[in-house]
Order: sequence, then structure tokens, then C-alpha cells
Amino acid sequence: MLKSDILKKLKEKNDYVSGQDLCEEFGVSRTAVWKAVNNLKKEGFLIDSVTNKGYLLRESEDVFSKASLESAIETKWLGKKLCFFDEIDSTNTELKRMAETGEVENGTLAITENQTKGRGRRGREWKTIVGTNIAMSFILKPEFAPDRASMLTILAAMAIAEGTKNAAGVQCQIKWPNDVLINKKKYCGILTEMSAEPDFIHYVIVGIGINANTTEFPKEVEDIATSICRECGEKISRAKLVNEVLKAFERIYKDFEKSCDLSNILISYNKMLVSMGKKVRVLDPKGEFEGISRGINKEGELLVETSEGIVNVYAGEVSVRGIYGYGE
Ligand code: BTX
Repeated sequence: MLKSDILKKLKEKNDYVSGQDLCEEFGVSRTAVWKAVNNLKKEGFLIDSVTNKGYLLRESEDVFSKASLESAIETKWLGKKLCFFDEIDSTNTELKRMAETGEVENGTLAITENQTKGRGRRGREWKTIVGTNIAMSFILKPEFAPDRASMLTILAAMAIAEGTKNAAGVQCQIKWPNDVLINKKKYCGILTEMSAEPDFIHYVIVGIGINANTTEFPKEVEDIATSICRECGEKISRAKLVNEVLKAFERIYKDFEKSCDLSNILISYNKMLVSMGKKVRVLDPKGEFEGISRGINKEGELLVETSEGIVNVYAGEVSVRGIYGYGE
């Protein structure tokens, strides 16, 4: 924690901070401060050390580490317990392993720089590009009924859009239920998984993959993927983006816990819905059909107007005209 506390202090001060002040503030020795600063330098932070003046943090490259995240996260409970991995197969899988083998606190965040086996929905693959992406998952232990859990994906999409606006000033669109887009391309994917009994949730894991600063994508996703950096030409601090997304989720989730429906976010969600008023094709298990998207209802279902009336779609794959090549 000392490393993140020192980093936070240096960021706040934006000027030299003396070693003595750091020792007094955190109740540690000069050697401990010196060691923590050296470790931060090793992680990639540019810190000047000047005799009689102290330490100064210079603008650094986008360093993604436990310390940079802990010093950036300003939430009340979400992500306060943070497990950072230099490399892991999948943050969703790791949290699941942790939950199955021990006690994991509500709100625990697993996050990595290099996810080697990122998972999408229905067995698909999620590509994580080292050094520019965010791959993170958090665990929730809600009291509400299991049939409410699918709405957490909707809350997460909303939080990602809000967090991106706050951190980078970029407006996102949402492709129901689990893609967040910038300029009609996939910027983020969400994978929500649950362990439950018919009437009781053990835990839900919300996994989020964000293409923050990626400019070169693997060829399989090159045509459909994008990032903040690609669309705006500027890199964003990933730690700052994580903080804004988590803060937004915390706020939205608090309201959701009271109503257990989406009434509080319905209007803003539907404004961002990329399919609104457009032709969509629904790949329903009972057969494919087409219609016009009329937005989601407070249960999180997509309302699709067909010649036979409104169909409530609660799960499944939906293609939207003009997105990812469909109907163009
Ligand atoms: P999805 O099934 O909606 O999307 C997967 C599809 O998205 C892939 O088949 C591919 O076409 C495309 N794709 C793969 N990688 C990317 C990318 N980087 N950018 C844009 N498109 C891509 C989406 O599932 C759910 C993704 C969740 C990922 C997070 S990361 C942290 C956590 N851990 C984990 O294993 N998964 C989640």
C-alpha cells in the first residue's frame, strides 16, 4: 500500500514532496520511502529525486500496475480489494477459481496487463492486447433473485459508457446487450457469469474487456474493433478509465439494488442504444426473425416490432443494420 499512497500523494501535489514529509505522513522510515519510490521507477513511473527538494512525479507513459490502480481508484467498495496479475489466463476464470476455493469479498476486482485466454460469450474468444487493453472482472454477491442477474450486463454497459465519457470525453453507443461501441465499432465487451441456486445467487462475475489505447488489432477483429486512441488519436490513462467505470457502476448499482429493475437508467440507456428505430435480425433459438428495435424495457428485454406485434427478446444474438457489416 505504501507505493500507492506515495504515488497518490505525488500525483495530488504535482510538485516536489520531501522525503521527510512522506515519512511523517505514512509513519515509515526514509529507507522505506526510498525503496517504494525505486519500485515505482522500476514499474515505469518517471520520478525525479533531487537532494533537499524531494521527489517529483513527471508525466509518465500509461503505467498499469497495482500501485497505479490503487492510487487512482476512488470508489467506496467496488475494487477496493484489488488483485493485480501481470499475466493470467482470464480474470473471469481467476475470480471463479477464487470464489470456489475460498471466501471472496463482494466487490473484489481481478485485473491484468496480459490476459492469455480471454473469453467472450458462448465459448468465443476475447483478444486482449498487452499494454493497451483493460481486462478486468469484479465479483458481486447480491441479495436479489437470480432472474435479475442478466440486468447487470446492462448496468455494466451503461457504466462503461458513462465512465468513458467522464475519463476521455468520448460518447459511446451500446449494442444490446453486451457491446459498447465507439463510432459503430466494438470498443468493449462484457461477459457476465453467475453461480446460483434457483432462488439464491452465490455470486455473479462481471468481466469487462476494453480496448483503451490499442491501435493495431489482430486481423480477425481488425474490421469490427476500435479503441479510444484509434478514434481520438490520444492515449488515455487506463487507471483513470478503470476508476471512472467503477465509480459509475457503483452509483448505478446502488439505485438498481433498490428497484431491482432498470427504471432509473432506461431513458439514458435507450438514447445510447445503437439499434433504436433500426432494423434488427434476431437469432432466436426458435428461429430467426427481423423487426424494428424499439429500445429496452425496465426488465432489460429488447422490444422488437414485427408485423405480428412487439416481441420481447430477453436473450440471444441481435444483428443491427449497419453494424459489423450486417445489411450494409
Ligand atoms: P462476445 O461473444 O460478445 O464477443 C466476442 C467476439 O468479439 C469475438 O468472437 C470477436 O469477433 C470479437 N472480439 C474479440 N476480441 C475483440 C476485441 N479486443 N475487440 C473487439 N472485438 C473483439 C464479449 O463477448 C465479452 C468479452 C469479455 C471480455 C472480458 S476481459 C475480462 C474478462 N475475462 C474474460 O475472460 N472475459 C472478460
